[in-house]
Amino acid sequence: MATLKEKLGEKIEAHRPRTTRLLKEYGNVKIGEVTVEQAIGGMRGIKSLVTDISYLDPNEGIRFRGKTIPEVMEALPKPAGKDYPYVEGFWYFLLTGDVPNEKETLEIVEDFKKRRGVPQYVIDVLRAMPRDTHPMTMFSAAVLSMQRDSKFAKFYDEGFNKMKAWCPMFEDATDLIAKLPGVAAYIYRMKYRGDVHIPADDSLDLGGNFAHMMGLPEPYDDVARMYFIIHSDHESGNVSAHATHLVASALSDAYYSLSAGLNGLAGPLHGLANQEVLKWIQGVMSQMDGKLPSEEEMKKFVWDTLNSGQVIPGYGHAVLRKTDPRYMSQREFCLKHLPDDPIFAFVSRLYDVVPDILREQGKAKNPWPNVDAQSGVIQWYYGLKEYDFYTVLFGVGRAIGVLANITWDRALGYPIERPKSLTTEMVEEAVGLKK
Ligand code: HAX
Repeated sequence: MATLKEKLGEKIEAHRPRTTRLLKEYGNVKIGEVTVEQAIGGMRGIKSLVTDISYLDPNEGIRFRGKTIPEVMEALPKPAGKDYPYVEGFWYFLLTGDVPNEKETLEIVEDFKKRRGVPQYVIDVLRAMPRDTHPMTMFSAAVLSMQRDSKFAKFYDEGFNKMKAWCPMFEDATDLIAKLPGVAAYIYRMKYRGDVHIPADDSLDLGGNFAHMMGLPEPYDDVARMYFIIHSDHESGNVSAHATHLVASALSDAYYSLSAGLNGLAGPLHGLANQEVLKWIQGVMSQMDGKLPSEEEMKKFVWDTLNSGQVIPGYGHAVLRKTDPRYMSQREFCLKHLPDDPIFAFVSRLYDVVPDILREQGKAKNPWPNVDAQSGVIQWYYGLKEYDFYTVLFGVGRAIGVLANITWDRALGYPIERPKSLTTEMVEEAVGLKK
């Protein structure tokens, strides 16, 4: 049976001619055009990235390697008695597009166990930071500090070979994914659990061991598996994926690249929105003395936020034009496991009122909830109440998708990224405002 690396090598060999042919024979064919609004307005909708790892349809939502979230959860092997698949098998699936069997999955589980130790110098870096440092800053710094161990950087120093460059990239990516849960759990326990740490349990898979190291009981292991999988990838144009891809395009290794992506994820318009949602709900709860607001009362809180010039966190999306399927899969989880939870009731009431209000306000192109509107509720319910940690969880998941992408970037020899900028005067000339 071929290892994941061998299988990936075969896939890469088969795929390369497709990219080469497109470039050589069809390089001049147009696949889109750029408007002034796109150039000034954050490049929305410009078709300028190619990835096969995931695709985001505005109305249908995300598909990983062609499969919807429910199809992925159904297809991949799961640990005995669990509802959600091994994250390790999902890594295999994202890289190759093939659903691994049980044996292939368990091989990755064992490989990750060998790689998952967090070096002492990373612990030292984390401990040197003031304890009130945001956990995303700590997480990103920890990733960056591990750059000294990059196999890709060593490969480059020892004589770079473009055709083989994906191999050390794959090794770095695998090392990182295996280590990130341990790094995240260390930050969590250091900051919020009295600096008391729980060693890894060698009998457990990535999701199970993460729950164990966090000190959170079952079914948090399944929550972790679900959470990491649904947050992994959202095609290449979102800030964290694009930042990772951009930095990697300079032949920077996976550590430099992922750290950059995580810094983007830490923005309130991107991954930090999950923390903002819980903060917002807690604010309303304290004003209501814990009572669930009526629809009318909730509408007032939402309008107050909008009228003060803030966005409603967890709503809207740059690409999606319907309720995010990642929101729906978490909502289904809540309906099954925590239907009577008071925060879930808040989130559901928001779902009842916010879309109509955003439509009435008339600014947001998408009035529907995104992934972040729902994710904090589940974490809170299972005892993870420190909401400034939520984006770190997102980061562990997002790493899986962006690292699969940059492994393929290297495999297909994607060049350094370098779009062209214009001056305002040039745009004015282009539209006929100036001669
Ligand atoms: N509340 C209030 N106003 C909103 C809004 C919301 N949730 N979403 C969009 N708008 C506003 C925008 O601020 C913008 O206003 P201005 O014209 O005054 O600048 C206008 O509607 C048009 O924006 P858009 O084209 O609909 O949305 P963008 O593509 O520019 O931005 C965002 C997409 C996700 C950043 C935006 O919807 C937003 O700020 N949402 C709240 C924050 C959030 O939930 N972020 C997480 C998104 C999912 C994600 O990446 N997770 O990591």
